[in-house]
Amino acid sequence: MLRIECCVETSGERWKCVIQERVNEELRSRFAAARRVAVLTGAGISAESGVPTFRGGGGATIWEWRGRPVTELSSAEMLATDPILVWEWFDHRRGLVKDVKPNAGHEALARWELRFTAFSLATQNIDGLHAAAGSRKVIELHGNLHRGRCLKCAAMRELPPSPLAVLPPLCSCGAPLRPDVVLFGEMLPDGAYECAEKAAEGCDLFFVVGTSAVVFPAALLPRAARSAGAFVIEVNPEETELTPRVDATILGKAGDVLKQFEE
Ligand code: BJW
Ligand code: ZN
Repeated sequence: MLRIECCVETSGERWKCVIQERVNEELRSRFAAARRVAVLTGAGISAESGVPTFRGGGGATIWEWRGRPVTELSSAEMLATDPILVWEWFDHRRGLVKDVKPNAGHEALARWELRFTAFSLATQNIDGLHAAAGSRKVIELHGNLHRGRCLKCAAMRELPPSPLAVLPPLCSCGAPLRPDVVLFGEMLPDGAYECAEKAAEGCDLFFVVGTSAVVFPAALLPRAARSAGAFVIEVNPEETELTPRVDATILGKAGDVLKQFEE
């Protein structure tokens, strides 16, 4: 088992992060003793279901489609200048997730919801796979791929199956819909971040799973949990910007690692 200890000087504090490949007895007993647990997930938790992640190689490469990076395609600027391209991009994404199923990582988190005195699950994902796995309360920080939002009456509408026949799809009031997702440069849904932050600050164990932790404000949540005294565990096959700032990093796939806590 790989076991490296690293220390980081952060505003005078020395933090120690242990990097390992499997869940050991110490982490398992922390899990068993925990009462209040909060989790932040990112694209990596859906990777084993076959959903592409945005960034690879430690954040060095970024997903491109039709020669444009996701940072351009999923931006408020692109929606304002080329809404049809943005709809095509999200319809393509809906096609990619059409037949995918939740994996062992999503399923473990759905079980955890029933296990602790308090449990909070916040996700940056828009694929709906946590709900499909049975999680009942999910804070969707970046919206949902399967919904549109009316630009006139603000109603939320479930979208028909991909591919969409008409772009942009229309609301029953006749006005165009926009994808109900949070693009770069846009605010998160009302209260979503605050709710996740409250859970992060009130938990004793915080898990950060399958995220490169480079997109804000979601990337602040593990930091908020750590500052408030929680023990923070990262689950990711790669080290991230967060690795030196958590208590333990388990270098592995979410589907393999999360269920090891229950053994
Ligand atoms: C596995 C695995 C396996 C692989 N198991 N793991 C502060 C500083 C600097 C900039 C900003 C800041 N505050 C705000 C900003 C601007 C911006 C931002 O963060 N920019 C950064 C890029 C620097 N943020 C925003 O604009 C946010 N809005 C906001 O802050 O509003 C206030 C405001 C308004 C106006 C002006 C200024 C402020 C909104 C952000 C919305 C992001 N939306 C996206 C697109 C959504 C729609 C879509 O899906 O297309 O959300 S971006 C994209 O990245 C998507 C993701 O949710 C998000 C995070 O990605 P994630 O989940 O971490 O995935 P990856 O691919 O990066 O990482 C996957 C990881 O999984 C990797 O580490 C793998 O190793 C791992 N993995 N297999 C476990 N099997
Ligand atoms: Zn409408």
